Amino acid sequence: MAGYATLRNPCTQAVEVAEVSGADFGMAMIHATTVENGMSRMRAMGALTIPAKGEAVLAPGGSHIMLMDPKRELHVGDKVRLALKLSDGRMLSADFVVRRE
Ligand SMILES: [Cu+2]
Repeated sequence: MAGYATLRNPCTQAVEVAEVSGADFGMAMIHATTVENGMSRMRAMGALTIPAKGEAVLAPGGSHIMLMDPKRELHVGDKVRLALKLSDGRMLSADFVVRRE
């Protein structure tokens, strides 16, 4: 599964999302999608930067939260809470709704 969202930063300093986790998944990480030789590939991103007064978009075909090893059966409409750890140590959480692609 993959998590998509628009992350907005209203502050005057950029922030970095360093880690993502969630109780419903054994592993979650931020992936970037790149196209090499016509092949779409995913790779882990060290951190996701959200510019000052800007946003970072996680969307199909682009960066996304890769969600692996689900710990429960998830159905369309279920809510999944993910925690975002910023590189300064702050923790944020957000609820994601399960959808069929
Ligand atoms: Cu991925």
